[in-house]
Amino acid sequence: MTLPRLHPATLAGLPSAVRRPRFERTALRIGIVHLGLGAFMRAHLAAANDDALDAGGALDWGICGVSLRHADTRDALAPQAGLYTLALRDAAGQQLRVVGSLLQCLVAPESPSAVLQRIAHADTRIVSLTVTEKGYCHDPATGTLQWQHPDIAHDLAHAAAPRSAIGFIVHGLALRRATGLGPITLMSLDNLPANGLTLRGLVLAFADRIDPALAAWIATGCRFPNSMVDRIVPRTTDADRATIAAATGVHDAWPVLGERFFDWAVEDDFAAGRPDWTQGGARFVPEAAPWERLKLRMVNGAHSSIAYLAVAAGWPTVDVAMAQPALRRHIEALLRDEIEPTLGPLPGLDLPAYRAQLIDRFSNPALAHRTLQIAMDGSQKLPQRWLGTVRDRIAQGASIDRLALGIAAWCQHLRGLDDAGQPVPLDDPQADALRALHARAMQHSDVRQQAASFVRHAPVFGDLADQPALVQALALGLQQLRTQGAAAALAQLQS
Ligand code: CS2
Repeated sequence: MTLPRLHPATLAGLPSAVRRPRFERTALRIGIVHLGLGAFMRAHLAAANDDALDAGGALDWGICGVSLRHADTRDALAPQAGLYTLALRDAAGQQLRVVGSLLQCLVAPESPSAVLQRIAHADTRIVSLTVTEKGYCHDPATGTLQWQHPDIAHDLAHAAAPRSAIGFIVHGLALRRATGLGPITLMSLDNLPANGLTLRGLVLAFADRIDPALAAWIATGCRFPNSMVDRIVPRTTDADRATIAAATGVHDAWPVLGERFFDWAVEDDFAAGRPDWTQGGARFVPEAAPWERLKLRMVNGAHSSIAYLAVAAGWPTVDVAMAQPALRRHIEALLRDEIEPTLGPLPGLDLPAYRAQLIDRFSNPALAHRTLQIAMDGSQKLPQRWLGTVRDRIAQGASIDRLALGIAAWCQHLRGLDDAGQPVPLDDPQADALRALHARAMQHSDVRQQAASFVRHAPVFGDLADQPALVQALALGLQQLRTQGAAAALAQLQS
């Protein structure tokens, strides 16, 4: 039987347990342009935005989502008038809702001018971003714009048809300024340290190259709040589509799923207003930095360690990995003994409870979060996830053995093989360079020299490149992983 498609016309017939927008969607106008229309944004910002609208918020905060590369999300959602299902899952079951704040989907390569015009529309007051780490076209170790990046080079010369998020923002703001419109808020929701400040630096650097007066206008009037975002959102599979269709009785070409947990700490620094996202669980904080540090180091740092060790051992999902007692003990000890001592004061936070909750979140059997998905883009993720902690631990003269086991697993991952000798994909914008420098490091016969060469040449370590404590701990980690494999190496660790 073919199911009807999810659509405003089929909303009324959904089972009563499926929550749906309570606001007057036909009266909603676009106020937010979101670059990077991925699953994360649809499970996070858009859900909180619906909560703000449901609570009676002004109907001028609809979202125009922009895909910077592919048409697939737009193709899936346009026949549904932007509606999609969000399934929040844990062992007890799933909670379903249809999200309604997404009003329009644009595909940037098809029509860059439509994106620029939307940024330069009088109703637009916020441009938000989830373009992943590599979407900033910056050097994650230093935070500077990569002028030689092909998209940046292109965008400097093509004001009417940019390709990168930075190019769209700056050329869009130039249009706003030229038409006499006011400044707006640029809000990064990516897992970068000081994401607002980082975005501001990149936008101003680019703007300054094309027009210093524009850069000054942006610097004075636009706002770039820093934020910490947190919700685990695995990639949707066909099996997810089928279970969601069975529960709702309608076909949704691209539902999203995630955990129930939600967190968003954002600085209340907006140029032209904002919705009341506290209705969806957001917290407006004076300074996001301590929360970012907590989240990037604990959640993302541990996630990446799990990912590389699990890929080596052949554990396909995070919950399967966490069900291995030795891996679980290692992750608990990594959090408690190596990461937590580097976190500054977080008033009101019960760190042991946060850790216990995180272990539960990682163990959620209903998410099936692929370890290979998290292992993607290591060169872009690892500096902010691991290396700040490594730096602080070395400065404290404290052990980094557990952190280094994760780094060793990443280094081994660059071989493109797991412990059983099976091929595993290396999905990273720097894959070729990483493979080459890994091969070069491995030409040394001695593991310490291999570790030293890797740390010196891999484009992530920055000022740690000659750090003897790191080299020594990495050599130990490599030795353990090579001689025993990840599973046995973990089993041998003291808890
Ligand atoms: C994950 C994150 O894919 C990854 O690299 O570590 O997407 C993680 O699930 C989120 O940041 C959780 O908030």
